[in-house]
This record gives sequence, C-alpha cells and structure tokens, in this order.
Amino acid sequence: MKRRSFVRKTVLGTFAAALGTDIVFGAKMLEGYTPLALQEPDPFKLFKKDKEMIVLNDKPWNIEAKAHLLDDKITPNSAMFVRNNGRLPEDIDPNTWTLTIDGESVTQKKTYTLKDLKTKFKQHTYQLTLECGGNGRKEFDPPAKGNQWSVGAVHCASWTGVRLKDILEDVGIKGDAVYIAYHSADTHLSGTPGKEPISRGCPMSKAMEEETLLALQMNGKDIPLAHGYPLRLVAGGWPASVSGKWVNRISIRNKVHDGPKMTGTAYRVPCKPVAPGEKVKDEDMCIIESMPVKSLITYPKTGAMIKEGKKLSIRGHAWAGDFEVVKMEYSIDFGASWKECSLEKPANRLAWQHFSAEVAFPKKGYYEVWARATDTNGMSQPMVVPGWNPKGYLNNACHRIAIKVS
Ligand SMILES: Nc1nc2c(c(=O)[nH]1)N[C@H]1C(S)=C(S)[C@@H](COP(=O)(O)O)O[C@H]1N2
Ligand SMILES: [Mo]
Repeated sequence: MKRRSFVRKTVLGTFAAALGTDIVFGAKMLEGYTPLALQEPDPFKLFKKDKEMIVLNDKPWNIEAKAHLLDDKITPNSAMFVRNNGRLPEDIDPNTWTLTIDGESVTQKKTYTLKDLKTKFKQHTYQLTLECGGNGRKEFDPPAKGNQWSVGAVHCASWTGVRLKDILEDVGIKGDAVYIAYHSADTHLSGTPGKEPISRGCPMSKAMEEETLLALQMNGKDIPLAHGYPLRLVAGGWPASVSGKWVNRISIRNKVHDGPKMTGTAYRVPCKPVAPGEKVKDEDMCIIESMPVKSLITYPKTGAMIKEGKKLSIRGHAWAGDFEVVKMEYSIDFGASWKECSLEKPANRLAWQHFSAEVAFPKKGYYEVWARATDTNGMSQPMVVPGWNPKGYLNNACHRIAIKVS
C-alpha cells in the first residue's frame, strides 16, 4: 500500500501566500491536494463582474450580461461581456510593451512604446458599440455550434487612445494596402507556442475612420485585463472580433487578411440567403462587416409586475453598425401594432442610442413588450430569427420582455 504523504512545506507556504492567511491544519493536507478556495478561479472576482453575469465557458473565458445589467448609458466593466478565444496573456509589463506596424504594405516597419502612443499622438475618446457577431446565436434552429449567447454579448464603453489612422500615416502606407491585421499576446488553448487563437482585421477604409482607435484606456481608466490591457484595437459597429485585445502588432496586408478566424465559416455568412442547414460553398461566404440594426430593453427586467392603471416606463439602447438608428418602436400585441419611443442621438458616431417610452396596458393580464429599431437605410429588426447561417451570426430579432399587470 502506498504511504500517505503530506503536502510539502514549501507548497503550503505558496498556498498560504495565495490565500493571504495561514492554513491552520495545513500540515494534515495530503500531497497533491489544492485548497478549495484556490481550485477554481472565481470569474466574478477575477474580472470584477456583476454576480448576475452568465459564465458560458471557462476555458476560454466567455461571460455574458443579462439585458437589465446593460442599463447604463456607458457600460461599466462589471456588465461587459467577455469573449476570449485563447488564454489570457500573462506577465504584461506596460513599460516594455510595444506595438509594431509591419506587413507587405508598409514602406518600413516601425515600433512604438506605450509612452510613444500616449505622448506623441493626439488622444481621442469615443463611445463605441461592440457586439459579438454571435450574439443571439442561442435562438438559431438548427442550432449553431459555439458559445450560446443570448442577448448580452454587446457593450458600449468609452474608449480613449490614438487614432489608428494617425499611426498608419506616421508609418507610411503603400498604395497597395488592402487590409489591416492584428496580432496579440493571448495564447492558443493548445499551448502551442506561436499559434495564434485569433488574428482578424478590417479593410483600410474602416481602419482609417476617425473612430477606429488603438485604445489605452476604457471608461477613463486602464483597460481591464479581460478587455485587452494594455492596448486594444477598437472598431465600433463591426463584429467585436475585429477589435483585437492585447495588441502588439498590426500588419498592413496587400490582400484580405487570412489569419485564424478570417476564413471558412468564422465570422463569415452566406453572401445570399440559404435554407436552414444548407451547405454553402466557400466562395459563397462573405466576411461580416457592419453589424445589423438592433436594440435591447434594459429596463425593466423581464418578468416585471405592475399595478393595473399604471404606466410602465421602459428604456434601452439601439445601434446599427456603421449607421444610425432613426426610429424606435415598441409593441404590446406581439408585433400587430407599433408605437413610437423617444430616441436620443448618439453621443458620437458608432455609439449606441438611448430610447424610452411610457407604456399603457388596457387591462390586467400577461403582456410582452417588444422593441424594434429602424436605421438610416430603412432596415428594421425582424420579429423572428433572421437568415440562418452555419455559425449562427447576426441574429438581430426584436428583443422582448414579459410583463404582468395585476
Ligand atoms: N486578442 C484577442 N482579441 C479578441 C478576442 C480574442 O480572443 N483575442 N476575441 C474577439 C471577439 S470574438 C470578441 S466578440 C471581442 C470581445 O471583446 P470583450 O471581451 O472586450 O467583450 O474581442 C475580440 N478580440
Ligand atoms: Mo466574437
């Protein structure tokens, strides 16, 4: 029989240090045992997230918000969804962090420190809506593989940093530039060195927009680790996967970038609608660019109860990719008729817009409030899940909440 051996003193010391206190009966712990408090990292504490956030996956971390947690005009870190494709980078030192701009279409590659970015270029602040391309995937039928996001993979934080455009002009870009590609410090789940979990980008026209930032701050503070500390690309209105976190290199490509998650069914949808479940040829798949018009009721929480004869105040946000929302409506009769909400202008281009309404109900009973946004192109949200696609992207169906009048 194998002799029971106890945990070594040095290991015990490490545990005690991590717990910030002595383990009173630590000497009785068997070798190989990890104290409970150190077994599973608590994502809520680790990332300072609201306790009501939903953890969809822990390897990698994928965490989403509930609609009512997104009530703030500017999303606080506590309610921001986290979408990681790989492992978080470790040992980040902002003093030695650099950003290199290279690729086929630069005249000469150039490297900047964070201090260069902070001191040599003008800083800009924008509120930018970032929505995961797969937000709403849960509703697709037949189901699509991947994180089963409900409605909470969207946020609109305030980002501060330098315009990517200013950096690219400083570097010098050749006339044949087609696409930018980010490279980051997170690592592949397999642990294979040099293998990137994700490396995406956007066409030069999006990269050169005034609101496309290399952000050094979020909501006026250092960017939280989970959201890309110390440097993040932010391209509002496009699938959030374009907004590379922990960016240390941007390549200027003379062709459409072909990094991990740029090809196949990743962030690509059939160029033309297809039947649910249909096989689509690779050449018939198109990269997602501007996200579709969408909205979210953030107050009240679904399931709210009100007294008969009282009006219900509702509010929320609406956004439309590269465009603006021009009309916001609600329905209490399952979409048979619609009434207009009041709608604010965006704080800046690519920021979500706030809407509100006072809703009256004719009598006691169960109701649903549905919300529908329309953009500058006349595009409205569909009442049911829109066009099926292999990976379940771009579900912009009307958001709805349940209300009981008693
Ligand atoms: N380096 C890096 N950047 C990344 C990702 C990633 O896994 N690694 N995930 C992308 C995806 S798919 C999304 S939806 C957003 C999520 O941003 P958030 O976690 O700040 O909400 O980051 C994007 N940028
Ligand atoms: Mo995403």
